[in-house]
Amino acid sequence: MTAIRHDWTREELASLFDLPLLELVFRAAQTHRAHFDPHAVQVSTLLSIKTGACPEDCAYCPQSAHFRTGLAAERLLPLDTVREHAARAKAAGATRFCMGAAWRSPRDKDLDAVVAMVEAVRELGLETCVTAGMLRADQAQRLKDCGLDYYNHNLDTSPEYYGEIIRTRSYADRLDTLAAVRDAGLKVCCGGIVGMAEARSDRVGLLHALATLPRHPESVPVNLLVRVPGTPLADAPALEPFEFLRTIAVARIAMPASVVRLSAGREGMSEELQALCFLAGANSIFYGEKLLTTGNPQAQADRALLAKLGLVGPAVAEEPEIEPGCCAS
Ligand code: SAM
Ligand code: DTB
Ligand code: SF4
Repeated sequence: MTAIRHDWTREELASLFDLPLLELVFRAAQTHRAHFDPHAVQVSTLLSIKTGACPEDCAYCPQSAHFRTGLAAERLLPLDTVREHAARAKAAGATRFCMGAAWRSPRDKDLDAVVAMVEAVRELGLETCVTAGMLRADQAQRLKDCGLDYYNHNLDTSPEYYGEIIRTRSYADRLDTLAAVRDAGLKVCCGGIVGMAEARSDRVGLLHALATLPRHPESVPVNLLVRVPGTPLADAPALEPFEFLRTIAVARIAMPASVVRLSAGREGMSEELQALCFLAGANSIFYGEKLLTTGNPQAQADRALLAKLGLVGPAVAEEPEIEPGCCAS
């Protein structure tokens, strides 16, 4: 086992990024093997339980009310609809169901509804994750008490670049929510987005912020920006695929015991790049044809990819006639 360190310097992480690519991937693969079964890939399915009309101005996000993306806003989904989506995700082999809401922070009555959803999804035997914006300590505790496993709240980018991307909430606000989630005893899912025209030093800064948290997040989603027309980042230059791979590898080395998830942006990735990312320590994916509002590879294609690579992903209870995420809501 390699030691779990919380004292990484930016210089150390920048030096890892600078390694010859295959040396970096090799070291990341060694770290991966020391902490995990390298053949296992965890699969989570997402559902947007409340879509669009969000008051925040996150420059990457199709759900912000600040931009015209053509997305139809939807109220909070009924409990039965959420249960139905979760049951399909389970039948398709997902082990975790992640519910996302386009809120700045939930009102207490919103939280009542989310609590009922968490309870219903848990009853199906799935792990649960919620991402619903900023939380106060008592709200995080309420979610812990109802049995929620993970809360997702991302740092998104480096502290320096953050102000270019989001102006309606601060980096400190995000750290406060993460502390409340941790203090409540919930598992933390926290990562960010690359490909937002940031510099490599910002990718270093994001991973440094994550790897120097008092405890590493149990789950680290690394999103590649999905460039949505109408958002300020619609025309951001594409990130070089090997730079994405480097980001995954450095995340694996810096946070050896965390699950690193290939998150948004897989639809545009080659199978070869994804295979290299799994070699470099990625060990989770979002599974099912939809993320929150944008596309994700077909579940069948992901099962085929994992099988081709000899990786163990979703255990399909029964071959689902309909893929998760496509039932009427
Ligand atoms: N509204 C809540 C919040 O932001 O705290 C939760 C939902 S929000 C959509 C969850 C995460 O999705 C964001 O923090 C961001 O990292 C990611 N995300 C949103 N839009 C994205 C995009 N176009 N490409 C990649 N990741 C994106
Ligand atoms: C995360 O880091 N990525 C997921 C999940 N956490 C909630 C969301 C990705 C959203 C991509 C854009 C969309 O589909 O709206
Ligand atoms: Fe709202 Fe979350 Fe999108 Fe930001 S990322 S605009 S908070 S839904």
